[in-house]
Amino acid sequence: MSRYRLHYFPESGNSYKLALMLTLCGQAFEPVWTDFGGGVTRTPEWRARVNPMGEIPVLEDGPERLTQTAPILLRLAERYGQLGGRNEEEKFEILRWLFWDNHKLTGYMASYRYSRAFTATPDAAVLAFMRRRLDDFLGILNGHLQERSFVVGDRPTIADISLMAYLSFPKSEAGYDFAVSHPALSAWLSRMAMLPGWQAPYDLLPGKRLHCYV
Ligand SMILES: N[C@@H](CCC(=O)N[C@@H](CS)C(=O)NCC(=O)O)C(=O)O
Repeated sequence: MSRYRLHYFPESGNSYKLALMLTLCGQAFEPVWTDFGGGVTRTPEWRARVNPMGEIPVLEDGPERLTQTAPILLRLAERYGQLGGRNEEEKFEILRWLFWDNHKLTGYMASYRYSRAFTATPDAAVLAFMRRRLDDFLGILNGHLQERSFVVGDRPTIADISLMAYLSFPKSEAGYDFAVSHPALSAWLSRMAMLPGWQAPYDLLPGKRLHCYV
């Protein structure tokens, strides 16, 4: 029996962050598919039993139930001595990018992609607003990566794992072709995909998928 159980749904980039981190650290996990599309995470029963914040992913670590990918990534990096910061400066930079990712890149990309690809009648004005914001954020990340191979320091860290997660799904879903629009970011994604043990999101997160409208 595995120490870890990951409550997830396949389209969840946040779940992919944890699944990929565990995999790169050589840790198995039991996948617990969750009917996010069916609204289970909005029910009082699920919130009482699994996560009062109403969010996926949830990582069961033995008797503990952990939520919020950023502190979980930090804990796993510390525990396995992998993909963490080597000194105070790197640790600060990793935190800085994790906060930016949660607030800006993942925050907008997750909502944008979900509305665009997985809802029947997305609001065009809302999509346009989010796309404008994302264009800015993606430009910032692309610019950062023009000068370096990885987001912090000279090797991959959990900042890369967090930032790349939503950018690693099929391009039809978010409607960005990074090889054309953001070449430095695209090259970085390719570098990350060369890490030993790397797997694509839908390979790591199997199971029944949401209907995709695009
Ligand atoms: N900051 C959270 C974000 C988690 C999150 O927003 N998860 C999405 C699914 S990938 C969710 O459950 N959203 C429900 C909602 O926003 O109501 C984390 O890093 O774990």
